[in-house]
Amino acid sequence: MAEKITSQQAIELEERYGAHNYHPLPVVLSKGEGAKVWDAEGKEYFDFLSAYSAVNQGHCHPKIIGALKEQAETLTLTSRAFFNDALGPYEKYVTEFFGYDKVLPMNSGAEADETAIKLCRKWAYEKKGVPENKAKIIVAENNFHGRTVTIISMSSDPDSYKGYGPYTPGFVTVPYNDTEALAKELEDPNVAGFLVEPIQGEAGVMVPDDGYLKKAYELCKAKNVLFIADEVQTGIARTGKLLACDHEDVRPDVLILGKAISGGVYPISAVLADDDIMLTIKPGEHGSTFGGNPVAARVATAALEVVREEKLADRAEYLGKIFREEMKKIDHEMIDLVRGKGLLNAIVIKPKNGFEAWDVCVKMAEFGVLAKPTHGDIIRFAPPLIISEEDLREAISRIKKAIMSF
Ligand code: IF1
Repeated sequence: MAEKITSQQAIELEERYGAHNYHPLPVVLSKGEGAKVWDAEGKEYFDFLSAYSAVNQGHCHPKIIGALKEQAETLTLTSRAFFNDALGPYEKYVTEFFGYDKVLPMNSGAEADETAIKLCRKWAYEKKGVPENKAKIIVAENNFHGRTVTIISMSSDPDSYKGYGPYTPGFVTVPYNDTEALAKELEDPNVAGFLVEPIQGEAGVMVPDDGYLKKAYELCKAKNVLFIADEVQTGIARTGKLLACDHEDVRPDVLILGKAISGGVYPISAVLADDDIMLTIKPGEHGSTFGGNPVAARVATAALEVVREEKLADRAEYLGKIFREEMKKIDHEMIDLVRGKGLLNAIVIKPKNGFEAWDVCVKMAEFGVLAKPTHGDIIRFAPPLIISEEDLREAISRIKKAIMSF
């Protein structure tokens, strides 16, 4: 067992020895189970961030941990230089689960987005006939797709891209939730794909108008452009359907998954597509040391079984409605707006007497609920989808108490 340290010691060690690329809330977590986490002194919290929607199945879900343990003491990594007896069964399971011909297994969400970008470009040159190196990919303003240099080259957020140039060319930005602007850019015959989040998480849970995804998809199909959905954060039942695109019956040409595909147990991501797209990448043209490793294969299979067995999408739909209803009842001038879908929700905080979203989050932590602000004035709420209605209501009462204390 690792040596127990205090919260203060943990913070000091991170300050001294770790890069300062985050500004965490002053909470040091030590244990997690289901919808609850405990800090180093044993204080209990409801986790309303779920590691940015990676822990949809709840912390340390026994079925997923069981799969992890069993494979971890059998065979952890072979690389793709050889076959292994875990990857094929997983690839069958996950492609049937989401309804695609094939999967390209990676590790992080950013790697999956990068893989989707490479696939899209390859397809454009080999199948659409776009001239070499001329492929363009349309992205939405205020997108978040990860932190690699190519991905931040698509970003409109200076915190993401400033100081990291020169940037990867070949991206065009259109306003989110604006099909006219998209239609205009799609006139360019060199456009290969439209990469979009069905709901923009980092931007502050921006839910587009009903019909936006469907219309965008149709516009892309009319111009032989790939519709690429980044469901790293909105997928895996988070928004009340297995995929956020399911709310509009849109089947992306390329589907990007990450985070909760492993239930937060292991870094796993995946890109799914049909053969005419996926087979444009030939042997030796893309890969990753850990991509599709046996542990990932078993863990992701277990994590997806939990989604089905515990009906997590229905839970997210039902509990999300309760959450938004109750949050809208809070009569306080700091609450400007409540928005979201399923159990991916956010409130916009209007500062009061110098107090803002960060202060509300610190107060909520005091009352035993963990969440974190994004872009200064927005608090995102994303509890594990296995949270009980009773615990959800208890957490809501604590959130209310925290807000009413200002
Ligand atoms: C951080 C944000 C959320 C994502 C979407 C791809 C990725 C993410 C839609 C990349 C990752 C994480 C990254 C983490 C915090 C968190 C985040 F605030 F950064 F934007 F969730 F909103 N597509 N999001 O949301 O996946 O490579 O991280 O596995 O970078 O601070 P990753």
